[in-house]
Amino acid sequence: MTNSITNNKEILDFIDKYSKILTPDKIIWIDGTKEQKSALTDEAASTGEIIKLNEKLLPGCVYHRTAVNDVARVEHRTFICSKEQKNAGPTNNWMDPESAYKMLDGIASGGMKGRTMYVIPYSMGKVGSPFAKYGIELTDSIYVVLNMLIMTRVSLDVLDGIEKSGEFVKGVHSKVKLDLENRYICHFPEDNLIYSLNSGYGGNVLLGKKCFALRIASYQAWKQGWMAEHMLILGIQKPDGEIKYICAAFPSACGKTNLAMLIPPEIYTKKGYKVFTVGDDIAWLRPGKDGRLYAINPENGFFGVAPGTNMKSNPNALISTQKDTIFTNVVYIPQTKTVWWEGLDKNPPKDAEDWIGNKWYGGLTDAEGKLVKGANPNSRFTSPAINCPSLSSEFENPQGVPVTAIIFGGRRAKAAPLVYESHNWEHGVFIGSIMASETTAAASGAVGVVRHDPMAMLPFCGYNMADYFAHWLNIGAKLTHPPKVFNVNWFRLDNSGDFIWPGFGDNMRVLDWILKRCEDAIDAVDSPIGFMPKAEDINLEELEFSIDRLKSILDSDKSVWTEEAKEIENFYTTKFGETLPKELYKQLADLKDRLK
Ligand code: OXD
Ligand code: MN
Repeated sequence: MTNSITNNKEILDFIDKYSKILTPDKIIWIDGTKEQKSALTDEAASTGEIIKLNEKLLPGCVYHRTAVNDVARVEHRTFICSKEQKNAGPTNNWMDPESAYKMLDGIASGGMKGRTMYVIPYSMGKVGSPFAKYGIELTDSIYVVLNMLIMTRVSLDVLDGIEKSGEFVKGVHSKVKLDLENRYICHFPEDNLIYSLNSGYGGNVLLGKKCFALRIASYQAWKQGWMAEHMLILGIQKPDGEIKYICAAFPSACGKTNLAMLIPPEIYTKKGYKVFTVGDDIAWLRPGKDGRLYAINPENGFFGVAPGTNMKSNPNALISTQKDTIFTNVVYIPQTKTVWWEGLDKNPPKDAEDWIGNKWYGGLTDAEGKLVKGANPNSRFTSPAINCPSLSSEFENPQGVPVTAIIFGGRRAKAAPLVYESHNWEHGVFIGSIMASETTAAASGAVGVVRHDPMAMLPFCGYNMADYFAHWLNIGAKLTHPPKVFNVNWFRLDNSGDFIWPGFGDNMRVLDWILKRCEDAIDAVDSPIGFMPKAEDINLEELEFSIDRLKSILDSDKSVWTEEAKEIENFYTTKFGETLPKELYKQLADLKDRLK
């Protein structure tokens, strides 16, 4: 194959190979220009793939519906295809590469017939940054192209980057027939290749995101001595102007976007505190020469969960969606060409269409009298990072930001306290490894079931998780100034099933405690699970929340944790057995001792 855009043989061979399998009618390079984006938007609008929204109220915004059976990541259909099964490990689905390629080539065969194949050269991280990594995604979906133009840095300059670095991640995506039975999201870490078929849902098809920036990147990071994590990055500016950066790992749909864009309570803003957003979903972290850990957000936009986003819960996210945004599977209001979702405001539309396209209005009930939701619980907005009022000035810093604290957190009705601190890095790795959280609508399957989700990476670790834990321990050993590691839980419920902690902006009060601990400014109380705050050290000023209620979520009940320790032991031994780093078994034994 020859091409006027690049002479790079590896790129040309890649396109050639997959165009022979997928047999598109046409091949078009995506160049990142406004003109091309606008032409593709027009084309997708003309076929009904998207609907252009109200230019006055939502300039540059469009609406899209996925297929009804295609609304979330499909973890049971996601595979790590390493040569040896042990390299995928006990937490991943595995297929041997040879049979996987054979099967996928068969499913893909002729999949783009009558369609155009778009070739998207993109960068994760700012082009030219020492952290940046490049990819090329082939896709037959304009929706995917439009999303990738927001979520990644798309430009033909990436081709120079590939030329210089000598490597890129190959991504093959085709909607084929959107057939659930033949839906596969396969990763070949040893070949730098992702093959995604029969889906059109973001998490399965925007290959720069989960597939590359987490699964493939975590494997590369393991080999190359850095880390790819499911973490937000935020900066807290203190009244003296100093900014401290925190990374936090939470499972999908557990509030990473909200925390990353937090607006502190007035009591803090009055004093001069500010929060800046560097990233809301993925962090790439590297040890710096100074022995600290540095983080970048490899993405260029937000693929956030819409329901629940409003001017109170997350004004920065809502403002980010007001222009140049793609809304997927929310409510569509034809009269005004605007959108709505549950939790946006208290005025649901009276005459609208739900995410499937059925007539819908607020208050609609089903045959059993239950309220029918208009937006899918995993409906999304895809918004450019530059739209975010709290975007950090360091967002584009090619060197990344130095990390002061790492936070792990899950959605736990009981057990996990509001916040606690690890004794040291190794104990912090233990705390990350024992994370458990209730499942959410971000992945298909049951919602609300507690499952172990170490470091929030269970669905995203591209290699053996036992090796991943060892890698965390090794990175810590290289850091002379490692971040302190904490655990938080905003989701404790009272006996009536209501959240105890107010959450959202008030989480600043917990971040404040965390920063003070990092600065050695206050003491804490040692407990079997780690250092706990003294209740009076969490600032409750101007908050209607009694210290007794606070104490009720700053507990580490011995009997609950003794059960938890049994559960952890069961998880460790049945999943990992002998392969788990011995340091983690030692941490577990120490926890059990402290609970005696
Ligand atoms: C996401 C997810 O979309 O974690 O970020 O599913
Ligand atoms: Mn995520």
